[in-house]
Amino acid sequence: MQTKHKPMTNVATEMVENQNQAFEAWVKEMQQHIESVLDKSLPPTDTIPKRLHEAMRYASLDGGKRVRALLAYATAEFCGASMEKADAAAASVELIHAFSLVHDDMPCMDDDDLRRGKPSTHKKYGDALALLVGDALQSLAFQLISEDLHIRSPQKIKILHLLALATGSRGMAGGQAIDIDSVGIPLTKDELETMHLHKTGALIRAATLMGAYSAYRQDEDKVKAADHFSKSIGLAFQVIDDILDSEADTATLGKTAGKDADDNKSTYVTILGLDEAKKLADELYTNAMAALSFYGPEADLLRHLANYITKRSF
Ligand code: GRG
Repeated sequence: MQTKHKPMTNVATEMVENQNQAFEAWVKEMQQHIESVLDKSLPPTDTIPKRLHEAMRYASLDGGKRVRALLAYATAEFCGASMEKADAAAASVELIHAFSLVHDDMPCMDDDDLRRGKPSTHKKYGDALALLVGDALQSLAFQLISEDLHIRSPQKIKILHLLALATGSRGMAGGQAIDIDSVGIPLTKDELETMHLHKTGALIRAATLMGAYSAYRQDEDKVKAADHFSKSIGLAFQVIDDILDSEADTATLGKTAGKDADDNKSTYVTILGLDEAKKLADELYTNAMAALSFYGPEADLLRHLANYITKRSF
């Protein structure tokens, strides 16, 4: 029998597919947008000191998924802020992230020759300049926020505070210190969680909250929901990173695969095994989605991002 109307299940599938396509288009657009914001924010290569500026651009342009910027923009949308209001937050978290990758790859840290599919910054420019690249990217991040003309002063101070806390010893740098101290020492699941909440989670949380504080004023319930969302999704990001590190190849990842386990470091896969690590990622995804359960379409970008982060293959 021929039906005049499409079956409901097909209509529902099409709706989901349309939404997914719209989200993919948004990701592409935002990735191009943040690239151009960063391009304009970084000093040009013909400005002295030329080689430092060239290396800063090498480390932060043309690469990366831009997950932290996407989180800032999606949370800005959730909280009713326009894209341009969130530009400073998005660019500054990407600069801090790029700085951390430059320092992380250096021989005195993780010692990795490959980043984003190309030689790490210290391999191309030498250790001394790479050190300065990280320092200068970090300063530029705070400079961008302080100079921004779209964010009101109270929110600006809050954003600067969030970024400073997430970057320093009680955030990313602290997480890296725990990581260095735990090489060769098997960590418990709780200890691993503490390390990653600092090392990776703090900046992801800051990116999300900075997007919220880019808005003209804040709805405290939405800020709390975004905060709960970011804690789960930040940890999920790291669990997936460990899973990919054990399953994917170097060409796909654009960085050396299997390095953490080879370096005798605890990962979610070495501690829990692959299947339990995947279950944990699913659980964290569910928790992140639950944090948004009171909200409608205004939270859809965050929902899609949670899916993008936990289902990624690179
Ligand atoms: C020295 C003060 C000071 C700070 C540096 C090196 C360091 C402290 C922290 C390291 C933080 C770090 C490198 C965490 C790893 C996080 C991680 C999973 C990175 C990969 O992130 P993706 O997948 O990379 O988002 P792309 O390339 O897509 O941006």
